[in-house]
Amino acid sequence: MCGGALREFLDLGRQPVSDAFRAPDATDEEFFFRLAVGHCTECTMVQLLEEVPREKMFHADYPYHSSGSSVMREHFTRTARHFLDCELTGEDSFLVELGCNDGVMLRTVHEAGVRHLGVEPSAGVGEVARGKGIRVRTAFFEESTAREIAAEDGRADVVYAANTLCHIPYLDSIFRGLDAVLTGGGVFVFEDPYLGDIVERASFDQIYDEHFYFFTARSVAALAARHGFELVDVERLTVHGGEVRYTLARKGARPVAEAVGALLAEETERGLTEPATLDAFATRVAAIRDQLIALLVKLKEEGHSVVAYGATAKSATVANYCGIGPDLIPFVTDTTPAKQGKLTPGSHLPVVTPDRFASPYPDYALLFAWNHAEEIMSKESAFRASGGKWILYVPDVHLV
Ligand code: DWN
Ligand code: SAH
Repeated sequence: MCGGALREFLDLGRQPVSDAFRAPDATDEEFFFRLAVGHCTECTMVQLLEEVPREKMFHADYPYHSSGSSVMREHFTRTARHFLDCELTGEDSFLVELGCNDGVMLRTVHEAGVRHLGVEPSAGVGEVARGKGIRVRTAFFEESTAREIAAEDGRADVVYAANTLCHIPYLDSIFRGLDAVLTGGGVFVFEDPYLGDIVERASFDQIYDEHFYFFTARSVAALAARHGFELVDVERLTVHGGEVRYTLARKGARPVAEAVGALLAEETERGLTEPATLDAFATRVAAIRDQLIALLVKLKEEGHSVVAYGATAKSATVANYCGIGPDLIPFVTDTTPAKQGKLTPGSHLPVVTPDRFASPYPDYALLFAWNHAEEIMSKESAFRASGGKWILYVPDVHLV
């Protein structure tokens, strides 16, 4: 980001494209890359060391549908209402969302009759949003897209991106685009997995091809400053295993909230991006891999049945780093039609429909979708009632 030197601290090995679910009869060669993470010795940004071409990840068949979780639907409804109440109060307010996916957030903005545009390169999910009446442009957001939007629709009061900015390596182009498309007093609000939570919980599965950056208040403040913007607010979020919502405005345009200084101070006190902290994180990750594999092998030797729950993008990292294949886990259940009947990337676990989970219940279920644990455990309460146990690996390997 700043041109500083990167120091590698974690190597998660050869990994596939995390959302490239394969037809069982596919014969084409699978794409792999080296999933390694480093931190910038100048601006502290934590990022992947190899970049997967964006068209290999985000295309017409991108399988992730954001509306698959009721907790996330509620989260984004609340988010939209916040924008409607606090930012989009003018006569002709305009909001642009990057990575609107199936319209989980924009739906509420559209229903309120407020001008909006979703920018979504993955045409399939974008089409689902269009089906809800939402305006979607099938494109990667970057400087040229932003200039076109500004010319056609005018400038936006809010640009919002959830779990999307961290997917975009080319941030210089993004910020030139933001400069072109935001009004003078407008805000850029984005939320992504927080490095502070990833390190605290050792949630190493947040690291996969799509997640290129792992932000902190400090690295975001440095990023903003390089482009004439300023970090004016931060908010910790509990969704997706711990995120931060960052609000950026043009330098001097808005007062800086106290929360910014507080989070910056907390990060410094923790030594969050110090080499020793990141090296200790890498050591914990290797220990989790060893413990998880030991547990799965032991359960298999004891004759227990073990399946997996939630074919997340995150689980590509876990399965491929730990070497979990169909010999240890016969299948993973998932509610996403586009994933069912396919094999997970690299590890080739068959993805099956959720009804398979209960017929009959297994002895153990490896919860790949651990970030939705509350929602899933309450929906699947009959599993534990039948004597079943969940296997979790965040923040350590344990049974629930
Ligand atoms: O950042 C990203 C996040 C927002 O979404 C993207 N890069 C890709 C994707 O990551 P993920 O696949 O790790 O996200 P989730 O939300 O943890 O995926 C949950 C998976 O579990 C989905 O495939 C749906 C499935 N699921 C299920 O089978 N039953 C989810 C719930 C809530 C359920 O009850
Ligand atoms: N905002 C949704 C979707 C997150 S998944 C949510 O929080 O659930 C990440 C999304 O970013 C995908 O839908 C992907 O197609 C999109 N994306 C990737 N690169 C992008 C870019 N340059 N501009 C806009 N969207 C992008």
